[in-house]
Order: sequence, then C-alpha cells, then structure tokens
Amino acid sequence: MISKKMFDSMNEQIKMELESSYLYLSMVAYFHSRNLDGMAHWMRCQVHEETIHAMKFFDHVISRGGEVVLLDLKQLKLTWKSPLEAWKGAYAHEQFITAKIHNLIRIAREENDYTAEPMLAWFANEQIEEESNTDKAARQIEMVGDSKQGLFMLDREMGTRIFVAGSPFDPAAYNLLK
Ligand code: OFO
Repeated sequence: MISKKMFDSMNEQIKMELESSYLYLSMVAYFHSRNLDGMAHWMRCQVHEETIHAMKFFDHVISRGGEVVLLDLKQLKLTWKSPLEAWKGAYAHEQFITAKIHNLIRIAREENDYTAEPMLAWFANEQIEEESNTDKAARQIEMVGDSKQGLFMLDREMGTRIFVAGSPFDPAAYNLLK
C-alpha cells in the first residue's frame, strides 16, 4: 500500500514537471523573439517531454489507487538577458529537478515503497540526459562567444531535434522516450 507521504510528494512532483513545461514554453517564446527558431524548436520538444514526465507520475498515482491533486503552477521566469542565460537557467532548473527526484527516492526507501523505486530510478536516469543536454547547450554557446555565425550554426543544429513520442496523454508515450 502506498503511503500518504509518497502520494503527496508525487503530487508535488507532478506540479514541478508541469512547471518545467511552463518554464520551457516561456523559453520557446523568448527564442522566437530572438529569431532563434532552432532553439525554440528544441524547447518545444522539451515542453512535450516535461508533460510526459508529469503524466508518468499522474498515471502512477492513479494506478496505485491514489488521488491526483493538481496544485497551482508558478510562473518561474518570463524572459532572459541572453540565450546563454536561458540555457544556464535550464541547466540549473534540471539540477533542481534531479535533487527533487533523489529526494523522492529517499522517501520511497523510508516508506519501504518497493513499487515506486523502479519508476523513480527511471527518472533518476532520465535526469542524466536532462542535465547533460542543457549543460552542453550552455557550454557550446559559451564556446562561440560573440560570434553571430557560431550562434546561427548552433541554432540550426538544435532545430534538427527529433521527438518521436506521441501525445503526452497516451501512456505509450513514456515508452518511446528511451
Ligand atoms: Fe522532467 O525533467 Fe526536465 O525538468
């Protein structure tokens, strides 16, 4: 039987995954406003992916007889001073989410929740990629410095991201993420 503490913590995590989605949607708008349509495309894929993350928790809570409570979302940030600041912000946000996932694993262990642990391990693993992608983008932007041509090339490359998962509301979407 899943504990109330675990349910509450998962409901909190659903909110944070949806806030990630909302934050990255803000970045989509920001990148379009700077004519960086490739980065905007990359972030559109990410908005989709974060919604899938939220739904994976959502369905876990429901399938274990819990009640999903959708909490108020916070607008985390509206604009950035530069593309570099945006990507550094995305990396910092992913580090924050990783810490939250690790905390959920700690709670699962305290509560002897052996069913939640494998699902949370999937997220811990997923966070390696989430951190690495955003960190790498920030480092590459740093690498090109003030070169408009370099930024343009990076933008073109980020526009090639392919995202195959279907609707985030279809449970089949989680299996297509990896
Ligand atoms: Fe859901 O991993 Fe990013 O935030």
